Formats: sequence, structure tokens, C-alpha cells
Amino acid sequence: MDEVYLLLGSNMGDRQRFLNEATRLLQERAGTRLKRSSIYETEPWGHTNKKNFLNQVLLVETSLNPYELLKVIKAIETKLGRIRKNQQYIPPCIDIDILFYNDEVYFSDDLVIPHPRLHDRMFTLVPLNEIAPDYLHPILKKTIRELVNLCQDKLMVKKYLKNTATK
Ligand code: PH2
Ligand code: MG
Ligand code: MG
Repeated sequence: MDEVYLLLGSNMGDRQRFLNEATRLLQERAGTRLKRSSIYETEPWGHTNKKNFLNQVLLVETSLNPYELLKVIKAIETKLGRIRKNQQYIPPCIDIDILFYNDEVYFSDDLVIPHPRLHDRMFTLVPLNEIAPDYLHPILKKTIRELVNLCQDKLMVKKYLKNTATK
């Protein structure tokens, strides 16, 4: 079995529902959820005129390889996007990004692992640090705890809903 860290993000509609639905579908199609961070409300990175995001990191145990996993993720993003299909423009309601796959490195046109910008973004590092502070970034050779301390991102990241059912 392989272990994958995933970032969930939503800033559209019922944001928490999109995170919950994505988690449910990931468990149905990708594997068992081993850990989840709290949900954080985060200031949008890169486009300042948008609504705040909710972000959460999951650790999932999977038997899918990264390319199979990416297919499943795309299908889930599309399925949840379709909830808004009667509106003209369909923006992504949920974004699911692969942060780490074991401690492996992949680099191709459609798949780059570790996620190339995760160390620049507190909206990723803070939830990740909650469930994996000692995980060693396979390229940067620093732990998540160290990356949090080095990160220059000053955008707001605050706990939205405390996770009480950690397992
Ligand atoms: N995702 C982006 C761009 N900006 N900002 C926050 N706070 N959270 C996100 O998940 C996010 C973002 C592109 O995927
Ligand atoms: Mg993203
Ligand atoms: Mg994405």
C-alpha cells in the first residue's frame, strides 16, 4: 500500500460540503483515509479579489499508482463540478492536489510530485504540519515543520472547524 498526502480546496458555494463530498468520494474510489487535518479558512493566494478558501489535508492509503490516482481525482472534481451545471460558467468547486506520494518524485507534463509550490504556501503547509510535521520533503530535504518556519507567505490561515474525530 502507498501513502499519499492530498490538499483539498474550495472557495465556491457550500465550501465545507465540497470538502466533505470529496473526502467521501476519495474513500470510495482511492482508498482509506488515515489522517485528516482540521479545516482552515485561508486568504486566496494569487488572486486577491476572490472569496476565501477552505483548505484541508488528508493522508490516504491507496493501491492506485499516481497516474491512476490523478484520473480518479479528475473524475471526482468533474463530478462535484457538475452540481453547478445549470449555471452558465462552471468554475471548479473543488480542487484536489497531490502533495506527496510516499517519498517519491514524479515529473511529467500532467503530474509533478511533490507539488512544486507547496513550500511557498501557508494554506498548504499549516494543515500539512498538523498531521505530518516530521515528513521529510524528498527534494528540499527539510521537514514540514522546517518549511513552515522558512515560509515567507503572510496570507491569513486560521482554523475554521476543529477536527474532533482524528484517527
Ligand atoms: N488554490 C489555488 C490558488 N490559490 N489560495 C488558497 N488560499 N487556497 C487554495 O487552495 C488555492 C489558493 C489554485 O489551486
Ligand atoms: Mg490547487
Ligand atoms: Mg489542482
